[in-house]
Amino acid sequence: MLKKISALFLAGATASVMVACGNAAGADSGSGGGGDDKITMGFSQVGAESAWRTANTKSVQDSAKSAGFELKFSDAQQKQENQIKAIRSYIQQKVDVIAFSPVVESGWDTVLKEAQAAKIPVILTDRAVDSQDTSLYKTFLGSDFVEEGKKAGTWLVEEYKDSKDPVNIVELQGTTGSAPANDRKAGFAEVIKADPKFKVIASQTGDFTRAKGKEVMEAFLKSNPDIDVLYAHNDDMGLGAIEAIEGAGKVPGKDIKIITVDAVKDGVQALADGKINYIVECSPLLGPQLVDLAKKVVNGEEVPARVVTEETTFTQEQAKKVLSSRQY
Ligand code: GYE
Repeated sequence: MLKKISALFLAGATASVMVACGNAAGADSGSGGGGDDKITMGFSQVGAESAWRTANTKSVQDSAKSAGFELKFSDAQQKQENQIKAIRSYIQQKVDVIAFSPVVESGWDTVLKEAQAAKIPVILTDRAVDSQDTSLYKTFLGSDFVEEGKKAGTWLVEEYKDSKDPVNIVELQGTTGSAPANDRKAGFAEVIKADPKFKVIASQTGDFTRAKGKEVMEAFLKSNPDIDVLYAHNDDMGLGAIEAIEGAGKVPGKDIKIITVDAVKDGVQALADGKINYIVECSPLLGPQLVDLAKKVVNGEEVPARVVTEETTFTQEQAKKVLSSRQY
């Protein structure tokens, strides 16, 4: 502790410490002039489980760089305990703002209270927490996952509107307890319950990874001979499942229709190739909005409590058109 304080003291002449002490008027980093203080942001990322996540990390890193932030980045490898450790270390380092994408929804109150006590603002990006006390964070930037699930369900209802036969659905859920897994499941269920012919005959987590998606789909195929539809909570699990379906001698996109979420490049490619039938977009490019919000909260400006990402959906025809311009 003492060491840390003296280290900070030694660095006392630098702009970053001036920032850590609040709005130190007149502090000049000496780099760009204008008296602009450099903002230090701690960012605790979920992991590197999917192409979405890789694009999200790049977006945050690139945006922080162009905004002139000092970014302290850590990868939690899909473990909440690692995220809690990272957040505590950001508190100790007295960063100006903490942003994180919570791997699961529950269990954040203690560490968020520690940040609040240290007067460090917190921004949730991508995923939500279920804390009752919303004063524990300044804003939540990310997609509406319930809406995404509903879009997936709506396509399915339309696709089978002329059929009376039962539609057997298997579902690959995202990481257990994560906001996108909970909400994509709930939104989808809400829409398809309108017609009892839709039956979710198996639903299990594939942890948002390709490997797990393949493994769980193999098990689904073994125990269920009559699968009509796969709903995967992200492209990566869907892509893994495609390998399992082909391995079982079935044709993905035809024998088994596939709906996924994200629209990363490999997903859009599979959609254009006819192996996926529909993708609900979830944008990972949150970096520019995140740095904008971070600047505002550090400067004590008001920000909206919720910032929802704008997104679309893709059919196979649309996928063919956008494929060449898809950046991630
Ligand atoms: O859909 C999935 C990733 O939290 C929205 O996490 C994100 C999800 C995304 O692993 O691919």
